[in-house]
Amino acid sequence: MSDFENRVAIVTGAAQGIGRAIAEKLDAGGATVVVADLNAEGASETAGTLQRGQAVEVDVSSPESVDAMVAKVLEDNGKIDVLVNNAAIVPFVPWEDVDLEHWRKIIDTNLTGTYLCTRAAWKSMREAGYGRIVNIASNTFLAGTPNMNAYVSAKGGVVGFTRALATEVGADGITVNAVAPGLTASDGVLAGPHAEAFDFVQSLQAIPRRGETSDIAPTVAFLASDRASYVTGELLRVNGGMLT
Ligand code: NAD
Ligand code: 4PL
Repeated sequence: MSDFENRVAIVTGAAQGIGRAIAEKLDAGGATVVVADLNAEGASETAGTLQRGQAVEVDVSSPESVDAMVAKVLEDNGKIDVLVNNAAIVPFVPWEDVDLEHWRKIIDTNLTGTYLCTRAAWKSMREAGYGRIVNIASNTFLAGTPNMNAYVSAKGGVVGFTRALATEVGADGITVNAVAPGLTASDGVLAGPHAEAFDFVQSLQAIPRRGETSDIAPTVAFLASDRASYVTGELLRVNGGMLT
């Protein structure tokens, strides 16, 4: 598969989990992949496993950090064809414990981070007349999953951002889509309380098995490819057929 020959892709939060699987998929398709993550060591490690991986440390919630990351990618590669806004914090916090500090932290990273990375990258896409932006949303926005209020709110914002931006950049050859994974066995999920929900979530799925990171990456790659050139503003659920 050479969908991404001569393409330059940034995947945020790609040191581990779903982002890493996306980076591997784009790399296998021929892309130069920038692994952009707060975890510099993890980013280097992941980039080192790729054929054309580059690691850049970034905090997506910081405008200065994001602008520096994008400037470096443009300096090193000359263009950005694909931006995957994947970096996020995946919390488990009951509603009564959602204080303003938690709310701001989650919104800053999970929603504002998507805005900041897109803001920094889209002008080079407009100049090139080509761009693919794929935002990682979540099935939790559709299901109203408990114990994640700030997260679900941020993901709703990501869906709105996707749809609104798509209408304004389509004429420039830029598509903007979102993917909503269901519960997925990422490094983060496997290390925390969400892992206990797999049995329950599987009981609601048409395909009764655990979601793996490799189940999510191909859909992201499709939306990031030329094959999806007439698809924009879309939210694609990838959740094993959790139809509620
Ligand atoms: P994960 O915790 O395994 O990985 C997240 C990565 O993002 C980490 O490498 C982390 O260092 C990085 N990151 C966190 N904050 C950052 C910041 N401020 N700047 C840069 N990088 C940062 O998570 P995951 O489960 O792989 O989730 C990846 C994406 O998929 C997220 O957008 C998440 O909301 C979404 N998602 C996950 C699931 C799931 O069940 N795993 C379901 C639906 C959606
Ligand atoms: C159903 O996006 O979709 C837990 C953690 N449970 O991040 C998610 C479900 C989690 C999900 C998610």
